[in-house]
Amino acid sequence: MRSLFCDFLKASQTQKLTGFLGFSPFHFYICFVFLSVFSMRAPVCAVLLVCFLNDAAAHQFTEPEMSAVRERIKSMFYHAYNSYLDNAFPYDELRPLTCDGQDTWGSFSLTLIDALDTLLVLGNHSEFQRVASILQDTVDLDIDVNASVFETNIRVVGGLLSAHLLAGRAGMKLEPGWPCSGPLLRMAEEAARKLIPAFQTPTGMPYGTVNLLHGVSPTETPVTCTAGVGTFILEFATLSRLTGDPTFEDVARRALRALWKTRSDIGLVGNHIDVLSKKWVAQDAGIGAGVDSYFEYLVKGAILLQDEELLNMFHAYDRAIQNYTRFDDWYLWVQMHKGTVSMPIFQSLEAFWPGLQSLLGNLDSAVRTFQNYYSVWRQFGGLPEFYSIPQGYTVDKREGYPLRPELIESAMYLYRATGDHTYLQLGLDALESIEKISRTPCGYASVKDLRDHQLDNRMESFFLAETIKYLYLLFDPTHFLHGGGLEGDGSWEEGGEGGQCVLGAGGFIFNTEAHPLDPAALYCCSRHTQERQELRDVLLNLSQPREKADSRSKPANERAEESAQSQSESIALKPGEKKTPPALSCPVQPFSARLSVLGQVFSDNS
Ligand code: DMJ
Repeated sequence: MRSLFCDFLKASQTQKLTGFLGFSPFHFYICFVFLSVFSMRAPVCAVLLVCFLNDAAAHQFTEPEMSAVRERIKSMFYHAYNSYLDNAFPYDELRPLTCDGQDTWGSFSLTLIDALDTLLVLGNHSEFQRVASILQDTVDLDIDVNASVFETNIRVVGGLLSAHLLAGRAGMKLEPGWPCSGPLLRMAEEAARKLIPAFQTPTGMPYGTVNLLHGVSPTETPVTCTAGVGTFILEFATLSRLTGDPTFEDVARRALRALWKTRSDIGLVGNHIDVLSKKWVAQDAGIGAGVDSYFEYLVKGAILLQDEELLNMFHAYDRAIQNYTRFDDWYLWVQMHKGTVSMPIFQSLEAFWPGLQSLLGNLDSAVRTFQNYYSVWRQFGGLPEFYSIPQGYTVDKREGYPLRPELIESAMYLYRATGDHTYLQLGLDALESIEKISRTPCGYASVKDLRDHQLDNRMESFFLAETIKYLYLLFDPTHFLHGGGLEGDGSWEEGGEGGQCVLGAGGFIFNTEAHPLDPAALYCCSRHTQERQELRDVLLNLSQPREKADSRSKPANERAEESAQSQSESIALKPGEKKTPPALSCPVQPFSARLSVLGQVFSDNS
C-alpha cells in the first residue's frame, strides 16, 4: 500500500517539491481524499511524509550546488544587514516594513552585536574589524533601561564573547594576553556585571529583569521562567575562566543547583518559578518556550566544561521527559507533579531538541522527532509558534513564524552526524520559504500568520545571529566552526606571554543564540589563572602576617563559605563605579610586573 501510494505520488509529480509550501495543491487534494476515505489524518499524512522524505533524500547535492546555495545565503544576509545599517542603526532592530529602527531588548544596537560573529562566519574579516571597533566606541551600557537578564546574556554577553574569541581569526590586532584579555571581553564582562544584581536573591535564582543603571527595581516581579534561571552557565563560566574572576560561574552554578532542587517528585520542572519563595507558578512541564535553553545549557555546559554534574542533571531530566512527555516522537506538555497531559501541542522553539539529542548521540530518536517537525514545516512553509498535534493545525493566535532558527539548527547537527542530504533539502526549503514569504525591500519580516502570509514589522536580531548562520553552516560542512579537523590541522595558535594556546582544536560550542565558544580558550586561560593562583599562594605564604596565615588553617568548607560570602557582597558595582581588576587576576601587565607582590618584584629568572 505504502509503496503503491508513493509510486503514485512520484509518477504524478511534475516538478521537485521545493516550493515554499512543500505540499503542492495536488498533494493537499490527495491528502484530503485519503482523509475522507480513511478518516485517519495522522497515519495517512505520515505515509505522505515518508514519501516526501524519501523523495527529498534522493537528491544528492553536489559541491557546486552547495556553493551556489551558500552564495544565496550570503546575499540574504547582506540584504538584511545593509538595510539595518542604512535604516535602523543604532537602534536594536530593523523594522522591515517601515524601513526604520526601534529599540526592543534594551538600547544597545543589538542587531549589530548579534550579527558580528556571523560576518566572520561568512568570511568578511574587514567588516568584522570595522564593526568591532564601532561597537567599542558607541555601545554604552550605563543606561537607565530595564533589560531582560536572559536576553542580554545570550545576545549581548554571548555575542561579545564569541566575537572576542574569534577576533584572532578575523585578523584583528590582539592585545598581549589575548584570549585571556581584550576589549571585547571587557565589554562582555561589563554587560554581565550589570546582570549580577539580579542573582542576589535568597535562592540564588535570578530575577527576570534588571535595570542596567539602578539594579533590580523594588517592584520587580519575582516570577522568572525556567530558562531565565538556567541559561547562564555557558557565558558566565566562559567569562570566569577567561578573566580569572570566579563570580560569574559561581552565580550561574548557584542558580542551576537551586533550580535542580525544585524539581517535582516525578523529576520534572515547570515553566515559571517565584525566585524568592521557590514556588512553581506555572506548572506545565515540556521542552519548549520558557524552558528550552535550560536543558540545552545542561548538555552544552557539560561538554564545554567537561562537567559531570551538569550531564547527570540532564540525564535525570531526560528520563522523566521521555517517560511522561514523549508520544510518538512528539513532546507534549504535562503537569509537572502528575505527568498528565496539559497541552498536546508542538511549539516551534522545541525544534532545537533533535539537534541536542544528536549531540548526546541519540540519533534514532533525533531523526524521528525531526521528521515530525519537518512535516509541520512542509505543511506551512515555516513553523507556527504553536501547532496542535491532534488537530494537525495551528493554534489560535499562535500562527506566526518570527524567522526562528531552531529547525535549521537541528538540521545542521543532524546533517553533520548523518551526512543525509534530506537535511540539506530542508535547508533549501527554508531558504525558499523565507525568500518568498518574508523578503521585503528593506530586509526580512517576521510572519504574523503562516496561513495567509501576513507580515509583522519586525526582524528579530536572531535572524542574522542564528537563522542565517545555521543555514550557512549547514551548507558548509568543512567550515572551521564544525571542528573535527576538517579545516587543515583544525587548530589555530595564539597566546600572550603565558604561553601558546591551541585554539579551536576541540571544536566549538554554540550558545543558545548561536554564538560559538571555544573550549580550548577556556582551558588555556584557566591554566594560566591556576598557575598565577599557585604562585600568588606561595608568595603570600612567604610574606603574610602570622594571624592571616593561621586563618588558612580553618577547614576548607569554612574558608569556601567565607570567600563566597565576601564575593557575593562585592560583585555588584554601584552606579557609575568602575571595576578594579583583582590583583594578579589578568595577564594584561608585562610578565615582570605580574610578579610584583607587596613591593617586591620577582623577575622571570628569580
Ligand atoms: C533565540 O533568542 C534563542 O535561540 C533562544 O534560546 C530562543 N529564542 C530565540 C530564537 O528562536
